[in-house]
Amino acid sequence: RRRPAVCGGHLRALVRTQELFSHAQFGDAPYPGGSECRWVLAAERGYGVELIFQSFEVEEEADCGYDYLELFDGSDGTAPRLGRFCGSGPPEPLYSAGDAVLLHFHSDDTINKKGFHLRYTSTKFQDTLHARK
Ligand SMILES: [Ca+2]
Repeated sequence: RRRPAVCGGHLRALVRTQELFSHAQFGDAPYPGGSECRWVLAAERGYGVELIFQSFEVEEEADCGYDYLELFDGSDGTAPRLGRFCGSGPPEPLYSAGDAVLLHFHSDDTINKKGFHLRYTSTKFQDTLHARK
């Protein structure tokens, strides 16, 4: 029986851009099956979190029922859901309303794809609003 992948964690979003990968072997091997990863990206109080996807390839299904990346506007799964994503083509850049974002990546036991790579930074809310215009 396969051991579950080590993944997820609590990360601090900074003004400096940082990278997040679905799995350590991103680019060399598909993500592992049976993944259940949760990352919290937390910014300083008064700052939001900005996510920009560089690459995204997750097993496609009409309701993203097999593998998916789910994003929440807060630090846990009770926060408003920003979306559930699968398939290919990166989601649009995403800006949190609060000071944290939860990413939940799930994969089932068959058909593993490339995974995802995103960049994240913390952004002053005012700047975020400005960028949306
Ligand atoms: Ca799968």
